[in-house]
Amino acid sequence: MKEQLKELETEALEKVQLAEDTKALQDVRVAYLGKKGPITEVLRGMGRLSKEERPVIGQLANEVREHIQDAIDSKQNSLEEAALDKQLEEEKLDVTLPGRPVQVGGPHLLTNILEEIEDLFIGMGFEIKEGPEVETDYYNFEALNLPKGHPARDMQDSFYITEELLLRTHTSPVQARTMKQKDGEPVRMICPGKVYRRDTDDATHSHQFTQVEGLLVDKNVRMSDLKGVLNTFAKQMFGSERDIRLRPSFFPFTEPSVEMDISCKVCDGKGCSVCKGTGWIEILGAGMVHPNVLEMAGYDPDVYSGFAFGMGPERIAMLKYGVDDIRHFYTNDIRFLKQYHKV
Ligand code: 2U9
Repeated sequence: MKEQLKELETEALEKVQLAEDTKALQDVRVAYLGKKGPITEVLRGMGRLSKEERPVIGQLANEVREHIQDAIDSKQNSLEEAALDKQLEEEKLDVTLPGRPVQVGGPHLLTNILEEIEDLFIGMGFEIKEGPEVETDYYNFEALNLPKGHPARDMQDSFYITEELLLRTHTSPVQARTMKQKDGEPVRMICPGKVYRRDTDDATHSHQFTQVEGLLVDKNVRMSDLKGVLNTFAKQMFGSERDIRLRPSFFPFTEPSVEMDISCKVCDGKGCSVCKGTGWIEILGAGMVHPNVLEMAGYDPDVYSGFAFGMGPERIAMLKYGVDDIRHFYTNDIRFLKQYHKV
């Protein structure tokens, strides 16, 4: 019987060492120390022993149980320590690693160009005015010498909400509203803001874009005043080495009307692919305010005169920063936007 108990102890201790997890360890404990285990089986044969042998075998059996239980407890501790070490290894932080740079945002390119344009005109004494984007047909067209039936009012070009309401197609209505409010006083203003046109989006057209229009109404305002203001704007925006030229054009709300070009900064006016060989790049439209527009706004065209201009800040930014597609301003691709972060 002694040999049996010793063999059982050796066998059990080997299996304890081979146990790879708590479950396997518990299986060994139940197998050898459980009520149906081999040690209990051996002890059932105690009745056949002499009175002298029984206490000896009983003590040996208890010692074998204790050794196996001690081995199980020790193995359990080792398994738990190993599990803890593994967890610590997996979760360890190397505090010496450099921090992940925090993505710093910045103003949108369009915001920057709008503020740049506004600052230039504020410096020339213009005030900034804003107005509703949902505009009446009257202020968006009629007050600007675009009577009903005028082709510029065609439905396919504008987002009409009702017969009388639409998304403004330019910021000109703000100027008409301001003249009405000024009630015969001089006006010197610019109106930046979003405008909407029923255009199919492509590299140079967007159904929503921005405009900055300007208006100066006073007594004795001349075309030379307009040229002076636009020349100052062009040189401050595109560099003093740029030349400007005014070409005759037509807008219903100005007479005479002009379009202003700057000399191409790539070929310095000699002609290249950027300026399509002309040496010049168009940046805005302008003109002297049409007498009908002055009159409808309550200004006597025999006493007052004025000039107005209009530009697209996206186009200004595209020329200045070499952006090749107007849709980049509206698709919020961080790879594009972060190139222009002024941090
Ligand atoms: C009033 C009187 C006159 C605003 C003007 C332009 C010329 C012009 C376009 C340039 C590119 C719009 O952004 S764009 O698509 N604008 O060329 N705008 S004169 O004239 C006005 C406005 C309001 C009461």
